[in-house]
Amino acid sequence: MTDITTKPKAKVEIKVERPRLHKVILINDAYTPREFVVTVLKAEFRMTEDQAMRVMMTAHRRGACVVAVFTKDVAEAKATNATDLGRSQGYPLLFTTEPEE
Ligand code: TYC
Repeated sequence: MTDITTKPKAKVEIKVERPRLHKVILINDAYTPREFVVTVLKAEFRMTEDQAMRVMMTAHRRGACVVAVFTKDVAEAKATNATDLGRSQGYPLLFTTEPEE
């Protein structure tokens, strides 16, 4: 029987980075009714009345408020859907997205 010696194989280490999350941001405007903003937040972001009211009032007072964070695709889809809900009623309601630091 022949003795075969093999060198240990080099280990290949594959590093997978977590996908960067993206923020959905609610922008204040002077025309969209408060109650409509709350309705959209509840419908698109599964918030309770209380959570939606707080987010809406923060955007109203400070100009903008982070609604939630998602993967890029989900954040963009939700921002577009929520903005379109406002457009469908003739409101300038706007949701934007940006990558998290
Ligand atoms: N500022 C609006 C008003 O007074 C209400 C509002 C709040 C609109 C938050 C947009 O992102 C918003 N009717």
